[in-house]
Amino acid sequence: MRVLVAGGDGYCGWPTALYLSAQGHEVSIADNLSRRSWDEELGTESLTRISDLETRVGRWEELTGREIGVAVGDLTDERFVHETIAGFEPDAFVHFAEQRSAPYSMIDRSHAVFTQVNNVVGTLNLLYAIGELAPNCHLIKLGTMGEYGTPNIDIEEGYITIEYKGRTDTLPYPKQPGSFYHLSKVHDSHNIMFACRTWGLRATDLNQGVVYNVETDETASDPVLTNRYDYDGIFGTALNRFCAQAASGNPITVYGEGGQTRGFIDIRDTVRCIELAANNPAEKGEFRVFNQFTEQWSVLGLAQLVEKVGHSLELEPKLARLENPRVEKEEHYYKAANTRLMDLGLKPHLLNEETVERLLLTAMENRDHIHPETFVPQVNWRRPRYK
Ligand code: NAD
Ligand code: USQ
Repeated sequence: MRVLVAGGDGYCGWPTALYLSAQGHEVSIADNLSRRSWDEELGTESLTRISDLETRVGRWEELTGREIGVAVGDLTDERFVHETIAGFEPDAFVHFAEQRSAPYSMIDRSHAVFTQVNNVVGTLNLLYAIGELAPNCHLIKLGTMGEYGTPNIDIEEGYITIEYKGRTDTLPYPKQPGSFYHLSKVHDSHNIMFACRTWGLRATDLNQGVVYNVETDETASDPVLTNRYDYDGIFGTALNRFCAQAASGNPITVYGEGGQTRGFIDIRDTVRCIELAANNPAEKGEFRVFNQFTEQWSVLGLAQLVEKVGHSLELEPKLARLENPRVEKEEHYYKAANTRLMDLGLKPHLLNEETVERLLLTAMENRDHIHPETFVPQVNWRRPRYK
């Protein structure tokens, strides 16, 4: 298959590009490298030392003899999107290329506007380009479990059948996103669904949970191929961040009660899910939704797991209960369906002490690079700033 991986320089996109290339697909990456400039803007950086995209791709070719194409450009630039689709003629377009941090989108007005323009306009450009130039191309779009929020009923995969006043219909599952970032994903989902219904495009929305772990077989095969490891208060996500905190003698920051429960997935399963979606494309006109996570964890449960494994490595980790900077339920019902990817053959790597130990060891090896001041959550959901 010819697969275009947009956002292929990022945390999920890079290992996916390598995995798909290793499986024999013809892969090309499109990325504007903005994630690296956001690090400069925020004074953050990956805990692991990551090579630049050209060096990474060159090393992969040296090691495997497989070429990965690179197009540096922005999905909000309509000419770039048009030229990229026309030039590569993809069978599948994997779309990771968005601003993906909830705290970043809540910094102030300009970051909220940037996030929604970047994400929604990028996806809209893509829909038009696919519609005109490659109508058979399967769009595999990264959504988020956070589109659903935390309702007091079971979460289904994209749709819910409702009986109302004696009539029945299957409708998009209600959305209650928790940040302007998560809202951008809801807007994307609606736009993609509309394009499938109206133009007969085929798309899969992968509502992914929080991703943890760092390396896959491919990224671990050479230091130049190493994946990024975010740990700061803006881009760091729960488990990876907790491991970096424990490894560097900083408190593990549980926000509020810690009963916030989310779906989680190992990065090694993310790459496999993308391939499963690509190998089993949506039908023409179909807007398909898969919930892409393998198990549910509460934030406190994760923090306690890291604490336990940290003790076995003689780290003396400590839990800190911080006042929650976000507006979210801290104790709630959570039961989300996730059978559709399993039905296609996903065999999950479930979280265990060995994975946490490996993450802690990676963080310990790199702890000299940690900027402890970036652990502190700086963004307050309750305070709108007009900037
Ligand atoms: P990331 O920030 O590491 O990577 C995103 C990549 O997209 C970066 O390399 C960035 O430079 C690029 N990019 C952003 N905007 C672009 C644009 N307009 N044009 C071209 N390139 C652009 O993020 P990630 O963690 O790899 O996430 C990838 C996708 O998966 C995102 O859409 C995110 O919402 C989704 N997702 C991530 C997680 C997670 O825990 N990391 C969980 C659920 C969903
Ligand atoms: N949290 C803490 N302490 C911390 C950091 C986070 O308690 O130090 C809590 C948050 O309050 C939240 C939960 O952990 O309740 C998850 O937060 P997170 O920062 O790990 O993840 P989130 O902001 O939800 O975003 C991440 C990715 C995003 C993706 C989303 C999937 O950055 O791209 O869409 O996970 S989901 O959570 O299912 O929406």
